[in-house]
Amino acid sequence: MEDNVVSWPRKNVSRRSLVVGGALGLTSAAGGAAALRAEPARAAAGATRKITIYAEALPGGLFGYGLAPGKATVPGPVLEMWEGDTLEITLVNTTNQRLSIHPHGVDYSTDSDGSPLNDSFNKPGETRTYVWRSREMFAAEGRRFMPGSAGYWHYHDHAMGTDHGTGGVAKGLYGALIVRRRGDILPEKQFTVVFNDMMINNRMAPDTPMFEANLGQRVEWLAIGHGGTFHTFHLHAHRWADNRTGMLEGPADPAQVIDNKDLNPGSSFGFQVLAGEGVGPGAWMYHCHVQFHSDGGMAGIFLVRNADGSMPPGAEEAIHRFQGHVHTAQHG
Ligand SMILES: [Cu+2]
Repeated sequence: MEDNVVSWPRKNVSRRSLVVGGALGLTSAAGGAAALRAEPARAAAGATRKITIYAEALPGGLFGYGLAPGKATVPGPVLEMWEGDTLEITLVNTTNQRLSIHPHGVDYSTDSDGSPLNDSFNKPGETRTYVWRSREMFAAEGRRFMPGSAGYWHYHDHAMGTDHGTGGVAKGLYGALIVRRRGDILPEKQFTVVFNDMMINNRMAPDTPMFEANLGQRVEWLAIGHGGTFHTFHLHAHRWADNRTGMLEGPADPAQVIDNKDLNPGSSFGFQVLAGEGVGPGAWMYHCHVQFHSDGGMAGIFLVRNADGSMPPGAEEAIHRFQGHVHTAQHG
């Protein structure tokens, strides 16, 4: 078994990964540096990180996950793991509702399934621990490899309202989960976009999030679909490769380059772009490309500022236009 584990050359772990890993990897007992201290690639040497998540009721009938009391948000925090690591989550349910946390893409026992089917949920006011494991790819027969856990995944409630967590998901109990492979490039900024029924992050234009970056910053988009409606995610003036990272592996990489992708309930993807690369700064839209969805409020702004952080010409006007236009559309 040990011989089947793929060994990555040490040089694949960039210096930057080592430095930034802890900051991106959330609070952890082990810490980012410790998590990467082990020889890269040995799943058995993966670190276990312990975090506490608080599920809380929010204004407007919403619910959210947060990393500290009173800090719950919609979407919840971006959770990150390095392939091979284990995440041990103590979920504190501060609400009067049954709820849970259920991940996509990683390994877990039925105990940590987060579903009422397996009696895996927090009763009102209850605290419960969920364990998510990840693994690296390993060699299989026929010069093939069994996949590891690396990917842009997500997590959500699976117990509020119904046995599928339909009530919790509708009310904001969801977030992004990233499992990174050793050597992956880390972003400077992260934006989580959740298409949930006819809303983005449970908001509608013009109250949808405005994501901001400076020209040239490496930005990571995390796109997640929820609810009962099919969507397509479109980002103006930027494009990415339709693969695990959004980047091409080389000049001959056959991955299709796209700027629009299906974003259906339960699916997720992510990619990195350099803000404004090749097109310059400005107010760029992101939106669902189902026309009556974008008209209905599933749109927002990706504000790419000048490299020094100042506003580019026309951006203020565009933002006002966006707010006014949507207002007119809603009430006209
Ligand atoms: Cu849509």
